[in-house]
Amino acid sequence: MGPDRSKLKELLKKAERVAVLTGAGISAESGVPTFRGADGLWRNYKVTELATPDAFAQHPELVWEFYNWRRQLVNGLTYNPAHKALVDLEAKVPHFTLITQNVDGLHLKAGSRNVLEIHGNLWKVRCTRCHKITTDMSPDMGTLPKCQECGGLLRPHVVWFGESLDYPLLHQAMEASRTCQVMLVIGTSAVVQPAASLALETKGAGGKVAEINVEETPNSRMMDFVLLGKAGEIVPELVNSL
Ligand code: BJW
Ligand code: ZN
Repeated sequence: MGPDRSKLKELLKKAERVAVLTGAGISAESGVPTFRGADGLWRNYKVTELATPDAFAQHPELVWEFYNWRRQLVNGLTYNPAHKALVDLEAKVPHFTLITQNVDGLHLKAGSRNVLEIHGNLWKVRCTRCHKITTDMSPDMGTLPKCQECGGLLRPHVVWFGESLDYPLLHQAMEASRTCQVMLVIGTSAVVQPAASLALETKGAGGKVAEINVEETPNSRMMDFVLLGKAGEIVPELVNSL
């Protein structure tokens, strides 16, 4: 444990308000592939070629195949010690907000309560015609699933590139980022906006920011603490000592 880590622990111990931002890296040790990892994502497509309204408009069956693959994959997986440690951290901090970019639902499965899923959830679908949102846990939705109410084409209830985030959720995420004394940024490459800017909100308001990642990111330079290593090891170590 370096001097850096003990200083961060002290800050966390005293903090009344803590925000955490997570990305795909926190689920990597559960077996969920990251988006920008070395192996590519799915059949050599880039995420920017599949997670867009354009891709869905032109090839809805391809996009659904991709999401069915994700559903089947995540269905057999569960949370890891990093997710679990954040549940423990929530119990220790008076005001705790967990902002996640992940759609895998693993934070909720682990038992975190105040979770903002700002990019949506893999297990929810939305009708493109009547806009009704429903939860559907089937691992395979078929190629072109239809709405039970109106027969319209269903889409995953996730946020694609070029789409706006749900405004009330983003507002809560910004508020939590601005008012926290400490923000932990765990397992995100910090390239996708507006999530990547939330740590800036914290810094701008005088809070401290700490990054936990296996490698440095474009945000590392602005961090007060950079903890290099696996989330599944660092997060429990940090939280258990509080
Ligand atoms: C570990 C680890 C271990 C691994 N332990 N760590 C300004 C400039 C240019 C463009 C834009 C801009 N503002 C907005 C845009 C457009 C766009 C954007 O940001 N593009 C960038 C690529 C440049 N943003 C949007 O379109 C957003 N909407 C928006 O801004 O609306 C207003 C607007 C619209 C149009 C124009 C301008 C404004 C919406 C973004 C939606 C992102 N959606 C996705 C898909 C969600 C559904 C799904 O999952 O299928 O969200 S894309 C994908 O990336 C997914 C993720 O949540 C997101 C972030 O990825 P994440 O989590 O960081 O994963 P990775 O794989 O990138 O990184 C993993 C990290 O973990 C790595 O760092 C590893 O090192 C680390 N790691 N193992 C610790 N064990
Ligand atoms: Zn409908």
